[in-house]
Amino acid sequence: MLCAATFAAAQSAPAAKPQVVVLATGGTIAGAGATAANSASYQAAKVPVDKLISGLPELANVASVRGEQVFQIASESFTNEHLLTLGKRVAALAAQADVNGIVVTHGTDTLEETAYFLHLTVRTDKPVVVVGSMRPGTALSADGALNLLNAVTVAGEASSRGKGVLVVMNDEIHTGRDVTKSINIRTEAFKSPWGPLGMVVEGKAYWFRAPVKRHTLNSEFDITKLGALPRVDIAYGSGNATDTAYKAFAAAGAKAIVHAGTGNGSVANAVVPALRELRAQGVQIVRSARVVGGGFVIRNAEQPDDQYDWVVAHDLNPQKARILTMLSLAQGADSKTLQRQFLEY
Ligand code: DAS
Repeated sequence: MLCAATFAAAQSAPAAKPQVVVLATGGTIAGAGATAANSASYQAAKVPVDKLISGLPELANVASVRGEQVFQIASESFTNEHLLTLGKRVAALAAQADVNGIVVTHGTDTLEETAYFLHLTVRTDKPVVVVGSMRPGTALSADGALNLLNAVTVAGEASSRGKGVLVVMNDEIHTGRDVTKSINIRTEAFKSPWGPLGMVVEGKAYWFRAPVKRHTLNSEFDITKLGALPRVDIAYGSGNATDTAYKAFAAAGAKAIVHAGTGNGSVANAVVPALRELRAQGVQIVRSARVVGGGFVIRNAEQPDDQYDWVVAHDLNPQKARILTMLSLAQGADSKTLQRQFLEY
């Protein structure tokens, strides 16, 4: 039985802060430039996670934060092995009762791929938030500090649970499924074709939408059961197209090729025979498009996918289609299963 004084003290005691772990991988958010005027010319992956955290005392107002340096690389150099190592660490932390949320600091170049990979493979409803920055912390009007504070805020909020892996950039909260880096040198670089899920303003998350596609706890994929990922390559479509790249990728061991087609994932006449031959040899052919932002590739429209046994990536851009295809083929999926997954995830 609490006496009145203890009860009053308990009532007035501040609520325990959420325990958030920051997993650092490098990128511009850990970058450094020569002068404050260097907002686009700098070296990525220089500042260690402990300095990122100690340099932002405001973090202590929103969460109890600790950091781990998983990698220190620019994200254009991420490999499948990096994805597996990071994903397994995220899953292990998410399984710990003393961890309420996880933030991954990451370079912006392949941030969207990592976010989608985690979205599909980490079996947790705890918030996992991926964050980067477009300017190094040494630059005037650097965006990394507020992005990191906002990411930790979202990772610590109960309202973020069950929404899959999130990306926080430029005051916006995006789903890891949809978001893509759309501009190469501006702080509003990250866009979702179907819009952000919400915003973070002065330490609070405001939600306006929630994901409808499968993810995390409702996913068929499980990072803890994943070994090596199969090779899947992307070939970019354009005028004067040839089949050289597709054949070379298959010869190098690709189990699937994602076609970044013009328009509605169109395939040039000069390329169709090679893709049909590769399909006959067991290579999966996935039609994505250069222009999917805000639309989706329609099956049997530009190509007879049923007849050719090809798969359409629906609204996923080529780099996201590669992630889903790798995971699907890692489980031995056939083209029918792969097509279902493109519509469900
Ligand atoms: N090279 C970029 C990367 O690491 C820098 C960045 O924007 O984070 O993705």
